[in-house]
Amino acid sequence: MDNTKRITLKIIVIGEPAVGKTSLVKKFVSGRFTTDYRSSIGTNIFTKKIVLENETETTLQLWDIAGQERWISMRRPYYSGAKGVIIVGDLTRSNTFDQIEKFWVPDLDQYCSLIPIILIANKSDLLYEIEKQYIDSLGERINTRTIIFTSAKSGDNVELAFKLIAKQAINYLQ
Ligand code: G3D
Ligand code: MG
Repeated sequence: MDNTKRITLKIIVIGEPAVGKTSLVKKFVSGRFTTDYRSSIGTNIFTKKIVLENETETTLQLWDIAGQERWISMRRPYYSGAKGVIIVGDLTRSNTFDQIEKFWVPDLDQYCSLIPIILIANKSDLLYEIEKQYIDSLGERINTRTIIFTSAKSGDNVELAFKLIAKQAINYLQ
C-alpha cells in the first residue's frame, strides 16, 4: 500500500529587480545557473517535487515575478493562497534590503495573513560590505527567524533555503 501523503504548496518569491529571484528558482528547479534568459511580463510558475523526512511528497509551486516587479494589477492573484514567502535581497546592494522593509513586507501584509517568511541574502559569491548584523536586525523586524546566505551562481545553500521554507509552510499548515 502507498502511504505517501501528497501536498502542493504555493511559495512566492519577492524582492527588488535583479536580486537573483529567477536565478535562485531556476537553480533549485533545474540545478543549473543560466544567464541567457530574459524575463517577460507576468509570472513564471516553476514546480518541483521534494520528499521531506516525514515521507510527505510535496510539490512546490514556486511563483516568480517575471519583470515588472511592482506591477500593481498582478498583486492579488500573485499573493493569493501562498503558504510561504521567500524574500530576496542582494548582498552587493544594501538598498535592496531597505526596500524589503519599506515596500515588500508592507505589500505582503496587505494581501496575506501571517505565513512563514524566509529572508535570503543572495550573491554571497561576490564581494560585499553589508554586515550580518544589519541583516539579522532586519530579520527581527520583519518577523523571520530564518536568514540564509545563498549564491544562485555556486548553488551554495540554495536547496537548503527552499527545503526550509517548505518545512516551515508544512508545519504552519498543521
Ligand atoms: P531577478 O529575477 O531578481 O530580477 P535575476 O534576478 O535572477 O534575473 O538575476 C539578476 C542578475 O544577477 C543576473 O545577471 C544574474 O545572473 C545575477 N545573479 C543572480 N544570482 C546571482 C548570484 O548568486 N551570484 C552572482 N554572481 N550573480 C547572480 P545578468 O548579468 O545576467 O543580468
Ligand atoms: Mg526575475
